[in-house]
Amino acid sequence: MTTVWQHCHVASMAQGSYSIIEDAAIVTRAGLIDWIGPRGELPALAAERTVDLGGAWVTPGLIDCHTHAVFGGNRSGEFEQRLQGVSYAEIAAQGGGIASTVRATRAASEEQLLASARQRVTALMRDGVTTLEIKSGYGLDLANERKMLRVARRLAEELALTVRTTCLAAHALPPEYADRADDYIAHICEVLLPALAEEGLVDAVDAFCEYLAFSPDQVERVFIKARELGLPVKLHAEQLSSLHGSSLAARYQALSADHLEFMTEQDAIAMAAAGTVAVLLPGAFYFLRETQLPPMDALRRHGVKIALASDLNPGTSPGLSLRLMLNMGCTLFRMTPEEALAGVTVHAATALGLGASHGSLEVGKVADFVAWQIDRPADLAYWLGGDLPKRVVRGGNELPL
Ligand code: DI6
Ligand code: FE
Repeated sequence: MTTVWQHCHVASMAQGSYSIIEDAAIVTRAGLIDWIGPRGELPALAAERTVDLGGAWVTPGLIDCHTHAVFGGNRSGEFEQRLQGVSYAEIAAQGGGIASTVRATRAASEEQLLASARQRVTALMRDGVTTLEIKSGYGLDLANERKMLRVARRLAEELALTVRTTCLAAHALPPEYADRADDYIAHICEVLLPALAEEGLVDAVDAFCEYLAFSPDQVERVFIKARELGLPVKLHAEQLSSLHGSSLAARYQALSADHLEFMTEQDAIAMAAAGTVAVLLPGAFYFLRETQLPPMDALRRHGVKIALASDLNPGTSPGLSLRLMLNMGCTLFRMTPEEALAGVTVHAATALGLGASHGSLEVGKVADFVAWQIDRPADLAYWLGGDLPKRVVRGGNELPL
């Protein structure tokens, strides 16, 4: 069906800027954008349907390129304990932290994980999210990592959503490998990754490179295996300390390096050369009350593409609104609203390897867009959450909201 969408303004986000088209029209056909431009230049065509968008601002569908949306239980009890003065180390010694989410995730059935993740993902979608990355990393053995990734695939089948899965088996050390990190890395490389890749459950491979998780040498072994399996990599790097994981990621042409508060200028140079996207996660920065800011000037000066994501996870970023992350990117990291919007559209698409098909409104790309009843694009980063009136179109079809 050919549809003309008109009576709107467009922020197409092509080339990473607003790229505004006032009084625009968009023609969609077979799920793709067939034509986009000023309404006055609309070519004569046989449209089966014309939709009046009521003066809305149209942006690409939002892309949340870093989430841990599938997990068992939650950690609001630990949050409460910490605010009563119990330290993170004490909580960890009581078996809390990531370990408690691993226990809850292992104990949950696939159906239970699906039900709880569905609620969180639906909340993100209410904000105009049409594409989402979901990581494993709370199963930490073959059966439970598989269970998490299967839930991610099922969410994509069930909801009107594009999902990219990431295997984050190298997130934490499972209890059965206590004090044997190298053995666990070998198990990931020899058993977990090959099996899950073979089953078609893995679109990319991630690891947590940090002094309290895995070393750059251990991460590199996982990257070598990913390369052998033909899978792209990404990395949690420089969140709490500087191990130059982001430079390592760049050496493996990673799609992205994420967090990055402690990265150096040399890391930024390496990422720019490799085209590795910097994914900033202001929700985790906020929730952990961090103070070290990512080096925004170095990232800009060297032309590193910057994405923003929710990092939705039970421990450090229970964030259910991507638009709230736009605001936090601006208030906490001093991004401009235009940079923030590029960070959840065009650069987020690149961070998922979807740059050719998603993330901006251009001819030939998928017709995923949101028509917002707002005064100007900066409104998206301005309001602190809440529900903005909108219409969401995915693959050329309007979704019921
Ligand atoms: N970085 C984080 O902030 C989270 N994982 C990661 O690699 C923490 C996840 C959790 O605490 O459950
Ligand atoms: Fe994360």
